[in-house]
Amino acid sequence: MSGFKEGFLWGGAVAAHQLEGGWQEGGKGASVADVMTAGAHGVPREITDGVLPGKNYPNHEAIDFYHRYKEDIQLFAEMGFKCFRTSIAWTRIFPKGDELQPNEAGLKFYDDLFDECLKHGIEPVITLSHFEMPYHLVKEYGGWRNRKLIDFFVRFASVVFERYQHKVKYWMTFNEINNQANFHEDFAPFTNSGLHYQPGEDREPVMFQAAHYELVASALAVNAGRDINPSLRIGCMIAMCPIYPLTCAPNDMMMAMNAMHRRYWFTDVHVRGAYPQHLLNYFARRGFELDITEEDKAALKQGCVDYIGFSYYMSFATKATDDNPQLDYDESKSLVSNPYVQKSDWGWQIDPVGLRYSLNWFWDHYQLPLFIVENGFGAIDVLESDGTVNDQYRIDYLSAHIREMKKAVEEDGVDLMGYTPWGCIDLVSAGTGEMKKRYGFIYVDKDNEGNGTLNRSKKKSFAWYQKVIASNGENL
Ligand code: P53
Repeated sequence: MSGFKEGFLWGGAVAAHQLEGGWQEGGKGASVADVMTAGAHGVPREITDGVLPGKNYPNHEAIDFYHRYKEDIQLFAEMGFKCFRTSIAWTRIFPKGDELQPNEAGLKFYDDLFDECLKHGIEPVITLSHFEMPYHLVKEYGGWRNRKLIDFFVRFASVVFERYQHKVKYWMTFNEINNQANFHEDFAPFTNSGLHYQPGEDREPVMFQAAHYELVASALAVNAGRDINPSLRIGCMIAMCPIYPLTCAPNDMMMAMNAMHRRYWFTDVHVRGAYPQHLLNYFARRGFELDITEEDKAALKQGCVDYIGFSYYMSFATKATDDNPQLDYDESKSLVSNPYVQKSDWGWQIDPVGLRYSLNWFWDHYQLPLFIVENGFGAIDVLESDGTVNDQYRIDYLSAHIREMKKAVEEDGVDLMGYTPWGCIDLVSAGTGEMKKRYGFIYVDKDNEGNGTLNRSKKKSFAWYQKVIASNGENL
């Protein structure tokens, strides 16, 4: 019964493209996020063919962290952050992605940013690829359907490991690599892998091929990082939405098991360095012939991750249906509403117990240290005339999740490294491109259309989270 360990990494999480803005500053190239317009709940973001005039691209300015990061880090320090998770925008370092030499202005920006964090005793935690790969790699190479991307990514990873090895210890390779299990929609294939599907194309094997190249690239990056500096800790990053059976009917349970296989096999490859047999059998049954070489298999074996970073927002539920005798999981069709939990305004099922379950699931399967690198409540906030935001609903959501996380540590014995709630400062939503889907402890004055002063102000949850950190999670 030890509570959270000494040095527990309390902090917050963001991604470069969702807050930096400055999309062409310092020689930065266009990323996949720069060609996505603003959508809304139920209105998908449009992926345009390059940057087109007259469209609203919310990531171009985002919240202008590129120019305001000192003020923002000061506020994180005031909350007592021990760490700050962000990503390095690949396009600041390699604007097109296929250059041989990195862009010094981009490297300098992250030197300054990390120095600023360290000055306040905040440890940077860095994602290498967070939905922001160079758009040039999409246009010229077809994104991750092309094996050449492995080399480009490993070059990028090696350059930043080398440059920041004394400033950054904790790294993750591909953010939410498993989102693309949802390959029938356009968002995840594009943001994960820069994939544009052809009309009528069989999407599923293309997804598996792209994911395979990413997993090889991740493993080679892990290896390169270890060679550069063995004290680096390099993890994977998985979007964890545990999938429950809607009922205890045996076929519902089997459906849930298959769904978990199809969404989480990525973790097996990252952690164990090999494909699970159920997936190899599935490839055979479906007749998928993937480009997986002996060298790839050796690389996967050698590049196993040090820890598992994961996001947790919600749980899913599924059930067997008569038209699906093989109980195959198709994320665009197989999910059902869970009658036992509430939903957010964006339809995300709120389930704190699911976080404890997820921590145990990962720990039972892999026995690697776990790091909750995203969790949070996207909601519409109201700025009062006195500049405050009474976001009690966010405090309720987060405290309920921290309570469950505490049980997983204290009662279940899970090894947990830290907790970084998502969007610790309001930023552009990845899924919808909206500003009004807010997660922050810090309010940013900007609306969906891009109007606002960009001024920062503290929400009620700011002081609450400050107390949580100061008490190492005791004072909720
Ligand atoms: P937004 C889907 C399901 C779970 C997490 O999401 C997801 C997504 C993609 O939208 O993304 C992660 O902004 C992601 C962040 C993202 C955050 O969750 O759609 O790692 O980039 O902002 C929240 O509300």
